[in-house]
Amino acid sequence: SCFQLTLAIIKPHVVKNPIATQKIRELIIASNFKIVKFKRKLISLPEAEKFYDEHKRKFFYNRLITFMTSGPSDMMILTKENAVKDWRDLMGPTKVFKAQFEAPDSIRGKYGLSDTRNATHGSDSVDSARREIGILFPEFNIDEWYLKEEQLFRL
Ligand code: YYY
Ligand code: MG
Repeated sequence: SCFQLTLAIIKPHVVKNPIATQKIRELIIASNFKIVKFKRKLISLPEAEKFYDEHKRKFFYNRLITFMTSGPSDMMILTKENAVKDWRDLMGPTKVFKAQFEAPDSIRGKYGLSDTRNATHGSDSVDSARREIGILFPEFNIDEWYLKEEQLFRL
């Protein structure tokens, strides 16, 4: 077995709602994730642009960047076995309609308000997680974590 790191964000409209934020954090713990790093922070415009670079030509890019920089987000580096896929499964589908009808118990099914305000972010691969953690937790040394700490989580 191998523990993975993934980057999770609780988006600004949820952070404004302490009860919803707490419920998501409880779900994270109940689902056997460990929170390796946590911070509540307003994502800067340059960080948001770098983070969402792959979407810069999409119709929703401007509203996405505006929303993600509109208030503080909770950012977490999570770990567990298969953290990347397990966190995406817990979040549910990207689009609010699909989330509410096909996965009403998922995080996005419960707390998503629109395709943009879809409650949470999760990395889509181990490589994406590495890139995204580099942007939002530049002080965190991923290679060192895999070398020195990954084994501790396996116990
Ligand atoms: O990885 P995931 O967040 O599930 O979806 P992406 O296709 O990578 O889109 C990133 C982000 O963009 C999404 O979480 C909200 C926003 N977005 C949007 O505002 N409108 C869409 N139609 C699709 C995505
Ligand atoms: Mg994505």
